[in-house]
Amino acid sequence: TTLTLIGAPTDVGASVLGASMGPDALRIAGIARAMQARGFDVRDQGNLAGPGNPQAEPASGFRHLAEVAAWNRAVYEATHAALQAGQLPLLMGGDHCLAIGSISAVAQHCRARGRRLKVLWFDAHADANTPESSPSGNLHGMPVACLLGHGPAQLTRLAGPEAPPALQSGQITLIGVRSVDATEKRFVNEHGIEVYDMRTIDELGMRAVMQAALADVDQDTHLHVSFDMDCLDPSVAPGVGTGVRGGPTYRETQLCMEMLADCGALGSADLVELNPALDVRNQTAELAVDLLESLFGKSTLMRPQ
Ligand code: DIR
Ligand code: MN
Ligand code: MN
Ligand code: MN
Repeated sequence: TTLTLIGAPTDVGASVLGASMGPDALRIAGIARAMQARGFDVRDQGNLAGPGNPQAEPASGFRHLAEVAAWNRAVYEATHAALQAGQLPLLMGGDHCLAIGSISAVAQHCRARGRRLKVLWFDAHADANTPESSPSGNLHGMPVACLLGHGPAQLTRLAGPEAPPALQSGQITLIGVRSVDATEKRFVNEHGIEVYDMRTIDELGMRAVMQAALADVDQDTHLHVSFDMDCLDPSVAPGVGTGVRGGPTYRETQLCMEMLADCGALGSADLVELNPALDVRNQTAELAVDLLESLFGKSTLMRPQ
């Protein structure tokens, strides 16, 4: 398989600057060589182009809507082209707003082929704000709502003016959540989105949570993993803009990645919110590469399946 690395150096969806340096930090941490070692034919497409960060204040509920839309059109096109060419796209962020473009493209690709799509969203946050509920106007806090069809048309209709929402609420599962805004909570609840928050992980353990999250994933499912680095505890992943204490440990997260590899359904992924400006000697980028190695099948020993 050809693994296509697509850099989306954007921080226009966040208020903390620096995630735009994420793709290069991942390259410096050796992402291409690590993926080659996993047996992929790796093609690094370089970085997509898009508008700079105007550092503007939110306007009618959004910060940088035009810039976020421009970046997502580029992400949509690049992701869709990679999938159509039979490649496995790995989006290197950039802030999490870029998952609107990548997942809209994956959804369109799956729709055209009659394939089932399931998204696992690893994050400290629910990312399910709407402009009405968002306390910040930051679009990296809204991608889940946009993908379910709630948001501005520029972001909910990337696949075309007639396209249905990218996802139905039953197609997405959130894992690792521990920071949800008051009105965002209502959205998650009213849409019946499956969420394994930190309390559930504490009570059931990561293994049971991942078994439940993957219960409806089979060989005919296209699995998309959208991985926000702030999912991890900030003690292991300091290089993020909006860290929240009380996240999964290194080992718990490795277990997630290994169980995802075992399920054999991975078709595309985002690695987002890595912020090298806040990192310590690139350790969070190196951690991301460790996790991606496991996601793509690296294991300590041969294991009976
Ligand atoms: C907050 C923070 N819920 C917001 N969201 C973040 O601004 O909507 N998402 N940091 O990753
Ligand atoms: Mn996020
Ligand atoms: Mn987050
Ligand atoms: Mn709805």
